[in-house]
Amino acid sequence: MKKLVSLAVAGLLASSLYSPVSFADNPVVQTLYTADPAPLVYNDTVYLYTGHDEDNSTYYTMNDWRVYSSKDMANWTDHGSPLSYKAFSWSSGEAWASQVIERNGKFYFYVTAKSTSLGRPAIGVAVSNSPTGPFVDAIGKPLVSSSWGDIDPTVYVDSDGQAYLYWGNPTLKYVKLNPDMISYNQSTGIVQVPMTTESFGVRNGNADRPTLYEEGPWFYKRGSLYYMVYGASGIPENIAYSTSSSPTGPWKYRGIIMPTQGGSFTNHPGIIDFKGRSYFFYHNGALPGGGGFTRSVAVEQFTYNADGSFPIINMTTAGPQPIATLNPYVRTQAETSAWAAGVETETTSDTDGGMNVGFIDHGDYLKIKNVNFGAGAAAFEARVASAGSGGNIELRLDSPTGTLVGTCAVQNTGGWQSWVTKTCTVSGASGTHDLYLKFTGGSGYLFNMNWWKFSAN
Ligand code: FUB
Repeated sequence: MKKLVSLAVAGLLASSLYSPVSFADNPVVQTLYTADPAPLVYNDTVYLYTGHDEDNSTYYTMNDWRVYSSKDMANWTDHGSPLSYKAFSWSSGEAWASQVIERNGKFYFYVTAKSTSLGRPAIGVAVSNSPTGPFVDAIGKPLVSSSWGDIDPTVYVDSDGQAYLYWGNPTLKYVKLNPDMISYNQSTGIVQVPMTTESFGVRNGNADRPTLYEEGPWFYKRGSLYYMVYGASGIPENIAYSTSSSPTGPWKYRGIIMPTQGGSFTNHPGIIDFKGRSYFFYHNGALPGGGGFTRSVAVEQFTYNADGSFPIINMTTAGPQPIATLNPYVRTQAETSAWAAGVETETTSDTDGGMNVGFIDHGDYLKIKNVNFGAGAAAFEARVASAGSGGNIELRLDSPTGTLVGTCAVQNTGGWQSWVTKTCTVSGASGTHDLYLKFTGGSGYLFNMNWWKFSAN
C-alpha cells in the first residue's frame, strides 16, 4: 500500500494533471485499504469505523476493524484497530461490515464475523466505554445466527427507546433489541422483511433476486421518515434507498442515490448529519492497487431535497470542504491528516500512547488541511524517533512544493521508539493554509513522528 501511494503521487507530481489547489482528499484513508464505512456522531466528533481489506486481497480477506475521527470533516485521526475477529472466541475470520452506536455512555459494536462452528457469517456484538475501544465480546456467542445471509448489521435507537437491528443479504431481516443492546426480544424473534418490488425496486432478469436490494443496509430516521439505504442491483452494486413512516415498514422504493462507479463491485452506505450538514460515506477502489477486494472509504457532503428525498450523489476526489480550521498552536497527532502520502501508522510506545506515523521515506509527506496560523508562527516542535539516518521535516504551505517556512532536522535517536522533541524556527507562516510536512533525507526509512506543534510569534 505504502509504496503504491507514493508512486502514484510521484506520477501525479510529474504529470501536468497535478494541481496544488485541488489536491485530492478522498479516499479518507490512504495508509491502508478500508471498506464498509460506519460513521458515528458522538459529542463534537465524527467517529468513522471501517472494515480493513488486507493488502493484495483476492477475496474479502478482512481481519480487523479500524476507527478514525474528525472534528472538521477534512483531517482524520487514525486511532488504529479497536476490534478484531479474534476478540470473538467463536469466530475464525471475515471481519466484514459493522456499525457502532452509543447508548447510555456505552459503545456497542455490531459486527459480521465468520462463525467457526457454522462455517458461515454471523452477527456479534462487542462493547466498550470508549468510542475508540478497546472493545470486548459482550456475550461470548453470536447475537444473531439464522442463515448464510447474516451479514451487515445496522442499528438505530428510535425516539421511543426501541432499538432495531437490521441486516441481511439478500433478504433484509430485523430484531427488536432489548434495552441492554446485547440481546433481542425473543417473542418478536427474527422478522423477515417482505422483499417486494414495491419496497425495494425491480431487478430485471434475476429470478432469485427480483428486487434491487442486495446488502449493506443503513437504517435511520430523519424527521418522521425512516430510511433504509443499501447496496443494490447486484454486481456491480450501486446504492439505492427505500423509506417508510414506520421503523418496521412497509418500505417504499425511492430510487438510486449513488450510481455504480469507482472501481469496486460492492458499495456500502453510511450516513450522518453533523453540525448542520449531511454526509454520505461509501467505498470504492480509488487507491493505487484498489478494486473490489482492496477498497477505500470516501465521503461526500450533500443536501436532502425539500421532501426528504436524496439527490444523486457522485464520487469525487475532493471530498467535503473543512467545516473548521485546525489550530497549529496545540499539539496535533502526526496521524491526523487530510492526506498521508507514502507513510504508514503504527501503535506508539511514546508516553501519550495512540499511534505514530512511521515507515517514512524521502519524498513522503502529510497534508494537514485548513491550518490557521493567525498572525504568524515563530517555531515548530516535533516528537520524533529514528533508528535510521534521520532527515528533515520541511514545513511547506499549500502544496508539497509550496513556500518553505521552516526546516526541522532530525537525527538518529537510538531507536524507532526512542522519542525526542526537536525544534526549529519558522518564518512566513500566517493566515490559513494547508500545511504540508514533507520528509526529506537519504535512502531507507528516515524517522518516525508522533506529534507536532507550532509556537506563535
Ligand atoms: O466487506 C465485506 C462485504 O462486502 C460486506 O459485508 C458487504 O456489505 C460488502 O461491502
